[in-house]
Amino acid sequence: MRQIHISSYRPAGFAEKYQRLVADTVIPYQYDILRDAVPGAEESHAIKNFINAGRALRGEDTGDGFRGMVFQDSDAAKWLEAAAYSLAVFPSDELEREADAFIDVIAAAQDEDGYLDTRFTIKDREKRWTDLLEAHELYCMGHMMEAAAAYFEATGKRKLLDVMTKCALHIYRHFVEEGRDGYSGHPEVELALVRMYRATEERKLLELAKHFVDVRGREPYYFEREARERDWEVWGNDASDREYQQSHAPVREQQDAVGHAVRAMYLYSGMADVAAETGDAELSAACRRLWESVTQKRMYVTGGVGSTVHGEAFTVDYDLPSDTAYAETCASVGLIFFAMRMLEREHDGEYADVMERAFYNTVLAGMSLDGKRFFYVNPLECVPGISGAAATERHVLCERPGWFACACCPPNAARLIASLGKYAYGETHDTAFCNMFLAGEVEFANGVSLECSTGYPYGFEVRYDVRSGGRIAVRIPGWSRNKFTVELNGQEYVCEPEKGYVYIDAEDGDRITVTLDDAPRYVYASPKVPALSGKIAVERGPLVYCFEGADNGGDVLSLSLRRGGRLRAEKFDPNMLGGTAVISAEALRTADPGALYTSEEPERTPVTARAVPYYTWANRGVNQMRVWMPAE
Ligand code: FUB
Ligand code: ZN
Repeated sequence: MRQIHISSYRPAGFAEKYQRLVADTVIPYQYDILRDAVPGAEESHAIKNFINAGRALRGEDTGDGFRGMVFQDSDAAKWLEAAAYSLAVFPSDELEREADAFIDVIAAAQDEDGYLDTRFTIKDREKRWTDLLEAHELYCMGHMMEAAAAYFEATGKRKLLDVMTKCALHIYRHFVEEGRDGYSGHPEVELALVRMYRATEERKLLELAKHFVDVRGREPYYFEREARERDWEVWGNDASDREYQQSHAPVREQQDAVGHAVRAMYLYSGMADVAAETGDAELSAACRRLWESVTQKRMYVTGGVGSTVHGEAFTVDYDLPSDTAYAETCASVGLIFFAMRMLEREHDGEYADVMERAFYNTVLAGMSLDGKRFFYVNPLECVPGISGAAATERHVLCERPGWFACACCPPNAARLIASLGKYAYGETHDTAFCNMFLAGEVEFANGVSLECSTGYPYGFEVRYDVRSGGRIAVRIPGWSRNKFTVELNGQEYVCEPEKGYVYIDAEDGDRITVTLDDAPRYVYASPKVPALSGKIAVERGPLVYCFEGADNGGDVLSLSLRRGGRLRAEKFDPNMLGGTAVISAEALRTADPGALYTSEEPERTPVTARAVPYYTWANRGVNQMRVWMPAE
């Protein structure tokens, strides 16, 4: 039986800290960005685009028209979706008023026939639906559908849901009833339509999602024909690069994760949704195959995916360079979406392990500790002077900018953090699943309710006080499989995890205590990854650690770790980097021989190297950073 999302989660601990940061800082900051009220930040114009589209529809002067990326609408949609999740956790009249007012503006920007995309409403109305390869109409509408469903679920208000249902039915008419060819160059609408179907029970929306999944990659090839038939383009992307938008084969036949990483993650998530709703075993098998390709051969240890800047894309198996990594924040958000859907399909802790890997490392690293600066690219090594400067590393920044002209990542991180509860807790009709260890109070729709208390990801004892009993499944992470204990009311509870979960029939008032392995550990990469030969990394719990100049005399490049050397987790320091625990490691420092090459054996001195969680890096100015260290 499919896991569904929990009915309510009230955060505490680490999750509360982050969700409050999103509510108090990130959402207001991003709203100001969207309405161009942050001096010095890249212009967004996203809200003005909606206002101007409304003017265009009323035949008024459209002022400064449309500005920004062709997918600028999606930044605003993701912000609204984050606001919806945040309202569900921390009700706020002010935020709800702002969101309602913005929804009025969005509704006024919808064309009579249901079409909603400000770029084509303000200008080039006749070009609608003629550049599915690049123009992102279905992508933007998909994001607004997700926002609509989330806002309806959070507030019970239907206005945006009705707007986006009308929009989805417009798309249905165009592509299904009127039989127009095509599908989105950037997947997103597929998963959004399933979400809308679940919120509205309108079956046409599921049919449309299935249609887009089914027609993708079929012959005759759509995008080349479309390119021949139109006399305009957005950027001039190569329509014959079939892998870039995952249309090189019908999705059921696709073998490897290829092309643009965010597109891939959203597509696979949509495929998994359609498979779940239709019981399509072939589609489900394709999802599993693609999952294995991503996670067993093409994923960074930080849960980053898409290793090259060229096309923001996957390359080939085991090509995971640290210094030129792309690992877009959005791609890891998408990987979490995909992982969640795989977990819904099959209760296997493997999926939640990846969810945590991507969340605690790449997604959190995508945002500064103060919630005001963001990484788009998430390298595993940063060397000021080379990173950002060398032609091969122009995309690798050593500090987070405040915003981007292409601002897909910041609101994506915000919506993920604000909705973390639905990834952490899931349920079937008879089981409450605790997938991640998020402190807080949870009420499941199946009647179970509990309170989770833990200092995770820095504390490794997780307590569940069961208020209303039932069958509870608690994940035992892969990294703790060899060392964990479970107690029920203080007594050892002897159990073997089944596919990464222990199942406990709990009564009202029971206390379940799970203690996980708190030891820091080394991580070794497959010898098939050439970039990682002879290197090791350090992890503790779900956190990948990195070595920064700030903790290591400014120089990380001359450090190597002693293979098998002792790792020591220092005490949690609430004043360091927003609250963290440093790990110290036995290391050697190699003296600089003063020449580019030398035949003299350089001098080495034993030292203690200090590592901090990867998600905290680059919060202390420009700085060297390494995740994978030479080992000897
Ligand atoms: O194309 C829309 C978004 O912009 C993608 O998902 C990101 O990778 C960025 O290219
Ligand atoms: Zn992005």
